[in-house]
Amino acid sequence: MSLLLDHLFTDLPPDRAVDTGLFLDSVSHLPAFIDCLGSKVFSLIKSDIIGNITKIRGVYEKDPQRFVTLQQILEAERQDHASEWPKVGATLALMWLKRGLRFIQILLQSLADGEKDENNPNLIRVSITKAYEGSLKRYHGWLVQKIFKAALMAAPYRSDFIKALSKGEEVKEEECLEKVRHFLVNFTATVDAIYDMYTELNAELDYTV
Ligand code: CIS
Repeated sequence: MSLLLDHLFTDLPPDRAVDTGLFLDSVSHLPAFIDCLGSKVFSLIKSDIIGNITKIRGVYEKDPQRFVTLQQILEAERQDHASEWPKVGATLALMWLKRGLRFIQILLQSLADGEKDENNPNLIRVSITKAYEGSLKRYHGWLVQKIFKAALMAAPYRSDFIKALSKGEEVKEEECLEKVRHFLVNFTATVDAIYDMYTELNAELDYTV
């Protein structure tokens, strides 16, 4: 947890432009948390997210001066790959990455809000299902939805998940959730800004995998 608090997402400027370098630094700390979930089912998800980040970083590092903001990357790729865009390059990678980030955001918000399955308060399936329906489900065909159901069965208990988020520290649940709320402020603002950018640039696609 303290590690993540060292890597909080940064405040957005008034125009809500997302700084590419800062975004990549913050987002690159998230995949490590997936290891804490314990099951091998999650390695598929982790490699997909890492692949997205690597692709965006690859484009950024070709010309950091030109790609100061994420929007500059999308606009450049729209110009350079007119016929394929937006299903190309970092635009496609960020399109999927933002869905995974939305999933994490809804999941953490639901936990922070104390949402629970009354019959099984130590399960987090209610929160995970809410996160899935609010972010990824509509982009998944039946096979991937089945993988989701398998992942749901392998999901950690609430107490273990809280412990994993508090890695290396003995903290009380409420103390951990307070830190999650703190983390969510800039994280949510950043994810919202990326979603709005995709809408404004007409870069969103709704095919299923
Ligand atoms: C509790 C965990 C529950 C897990 C539930 C999992 C649900 C999802 C199950 C589905 C598995 C899907 C596997 C991959 C599917 C891909 O096919 C699909 C499409 O991929 C894209 C590529 O990304 O396809 C494109 C072509 O069409 C491109 O190839 C693209 O790649 S590109 O362009 O880069 O080349 N991908 C997806 O559907 C995305 C799946 C993302 C799932 C995200 C789920 C995240 C789960 C994280 C668990 C939460 C752990 C907590 C983590 C962080 C916590 C942060 C802590 C904050 C606390 C802070 C306190 C200070």
